[in-house]
This record gives sequence, structure tokens and C-alpha cells, in this order.
Amino acid sequence: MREKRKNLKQALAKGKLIKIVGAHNGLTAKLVEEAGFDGVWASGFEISTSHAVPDANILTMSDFLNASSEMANVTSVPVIADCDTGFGNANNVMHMVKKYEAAGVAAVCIEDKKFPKVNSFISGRQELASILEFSGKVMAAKSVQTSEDFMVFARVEALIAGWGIDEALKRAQAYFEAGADGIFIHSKSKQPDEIINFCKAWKKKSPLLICPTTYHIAEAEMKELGVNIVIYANQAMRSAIKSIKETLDYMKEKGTQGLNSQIVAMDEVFRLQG
Ligand code: SPV
Ligand code: MG
Repeated sequence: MREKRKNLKQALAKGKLIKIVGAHNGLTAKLVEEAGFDGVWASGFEISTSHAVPDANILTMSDFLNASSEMANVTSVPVIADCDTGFGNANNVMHMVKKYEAAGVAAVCIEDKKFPKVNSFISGRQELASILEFSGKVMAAKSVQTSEDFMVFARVEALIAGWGIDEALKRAQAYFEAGADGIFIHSKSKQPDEIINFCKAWKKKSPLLICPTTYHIAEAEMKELGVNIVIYANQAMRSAIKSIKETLDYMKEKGTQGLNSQIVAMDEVFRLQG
């Protein structure tokens, strides 16, 4: 686990674009690694979806921790765990960091919304914590880590909440000064403009993370903008849902006649089981 943390930190220092993909269990994390990505995003949205409950802190920290721990156990690439708002106040954040660090994740990411959060793509209900409160959470998180290479990323939700770019920059600055190892700037805009404007104004002050879901930016442009980590947070799960639905529709109509050639062989499943 030490190596994975070190690798992530060194990759960040080198300035290469680190590509990570969202997963929700051991299997999906392993597929991400095998596809050649640099790491796994233990996505709160995906983990919630895998339990068929909303991404709104319905599951407990232990549920998210179990899933993240499973992903870290079966992969050799770093896992960055999405820890929402830190599951409560600064006390919860300190407990959380101890648990996630012990579970072998390379880094955690906390966001500056109020607990309980709702997914960033739900319109209208995005309440932000105060800058002071969230900076305190970042400091609390950094104060309890025991390994040098463990990282805490701070996610700015000001654009998501519609508070604008100046507020986003103010928050990013405060969290960076509080000790965050990187700033995750999130947007639900269909156009990349606000993300591009933020990145240009941020001027590579800290490692930067983005998560293109509704907007698109070419990877070459990300590098120019100073983006260090791109998180493709939910696309793999969305493709899995589509594929499962198609197979179920097929079986409903035709049974298993002709199906084996369209799905993976049992041997492939045994291989993935190890
Ligand atoms: C997640 O994957 O849980 C995220 C990213 O936080 S998003 O759902 O795009 O907000
Ligand atoms: Mg999330």
C-alpha cells in the first residue's frame, strides 16, 4: 500500500496527466486496472448505485469504506476514495482518515457541501459549508494521517451550487492554504467554459483534479490547463447498466439461444476471480 501512495505522489510531481476511472467493487476496480488506467476512483455515486440507493449519504461510512477497501485489496494501482463531505464534521473526518488510510487507499477526497450531501447533478439542492468549516475539515484530515504519502484532496462545489468562479477560486485558495494536496474543481455545465476559466485563473497553484461528466475537454487541453488528475467517474458503470439491460431483454425474448457469443465466457469470469 505504501508503494501505491508513493507512486501517486510521484506521478503528481512529474506533472503527467493521471487518468483514473470510477468503480464500485473489486471486480470493476480490477477491470479499470486491466484496461491500463492509472488508478481507481472509489465513487460514492457508483457505490450508492450498486446498492440501488441515492447518492445522498444514505449508505454509512462503513459501507463506503468496505467497498473502497475491497477495491484497494484486489488492485495494484492507487485508489482515490470519494468520501463525500467526510461523513459529518471535523471529528468524523479524522475518524474517516484513520480508517481509509489503514484500509490501504492512496488518497481521499472530501467536498465542501453540507452533510448529508446530495449528488452534484441533482438540481437546486446544493448547500455549501462555510469556507471556515471546510478548511477546518481539511486541516483535521491532514493532522491525523500517519504515512507521509497519503493525500487529501479538497473538492470545490461552488460552481455546482451556482456561486460562480470568484467564490470557487476563493474556496480553492483557502483549502490549499489549509493543507489540501490538490483541488478538485467540479462542474455540471454542458460546456467546459467555467472549468477552463477556473483552471486558467488558478494558474497551476496546486495539483488540480477534474471530472468531465456533462462537459468534454480533450486530454491534450487538460494538460495545458494544468489538470493533473482526470476522473472518469461513472461512465463504466453506465455502460454496464446498458449492457445488462440489453442481455436481459435478449433473454426475455429468445432465452439463451445464441447468447454465449455476446457475453464473456465462464473462463473469463474464473480468471477475474483469480
Ligand atoms: C462520484 O463519482 O461519486 C462523484 C463524482 O462524486 S459525481 O458523481 O460526478 O459528482
Ligand atoms: Mg461522489
